[in-house]
Amino acid sequence: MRFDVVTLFPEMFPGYLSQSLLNKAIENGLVSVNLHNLRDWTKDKHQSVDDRPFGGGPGMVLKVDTTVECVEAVQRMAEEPAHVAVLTPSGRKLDQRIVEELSTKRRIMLLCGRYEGFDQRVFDILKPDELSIGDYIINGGEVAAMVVIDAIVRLIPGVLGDERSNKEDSFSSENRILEFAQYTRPREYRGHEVPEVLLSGDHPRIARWRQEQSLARTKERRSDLLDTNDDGNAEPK
Ligand code: JBZ
Repeated sequence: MRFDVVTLFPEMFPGYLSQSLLNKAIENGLVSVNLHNLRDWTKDKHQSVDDRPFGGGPGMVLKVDTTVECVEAVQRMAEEPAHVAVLTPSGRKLDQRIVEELSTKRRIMLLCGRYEGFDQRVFDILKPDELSIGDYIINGGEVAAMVVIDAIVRLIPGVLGDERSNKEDSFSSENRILEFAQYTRPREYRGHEVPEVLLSGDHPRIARWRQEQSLARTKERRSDLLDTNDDGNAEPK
């Protein structure tokens, strides 16, 4: 999978990219992340990427010409046309189903906004996928782009050492309940003991306990993930 990230702050990415799982995927040739500074595609001598909004108001708007020409130039950098996505608070909210859909692409270009965002004509011309990572305010698209890359890369075959872990995680689209609680040594700490069942060696009983615990936690904390079945009992959607 090839990622191209268009940003005014490429220096935000290398620390994240050198994180072990991702770095291994890059070293093994499974993933590449190519960074592009939007400022490199400015035409005027002041290298302005943004300008004041027509109609007035606070902040600055990222210019349509710079952005569109940058995206076109980055598209030409590889044979495979990229699926283009803009990180924006008005995008469709990322969930594991969308991550799975994106993981089937061979090349993805992520545009990171700053300030008041992109000129509307960027959207009208490029018709990009528009993605948000959730309903809270962040300062720009870079951290959101890292979230998108992180979530996709884990789904690429060969990236996780242990292929088992994806399907068992919370929020594969096959498993939409929360994980059970985990414990390791010591058996007792400040009076807090590890549940006896986990020390029993009775694996069918342990599996049942974990399943019940997952469901109980999900009911308590994330009932939005559950459906009520015909008997009135909560079960995964
Ligand atoms: C996002 C203008 O740049 C921004 C600002 C906020 C923001 C994004 C980009 S992406 N919020 C989100 O994913 O919610």
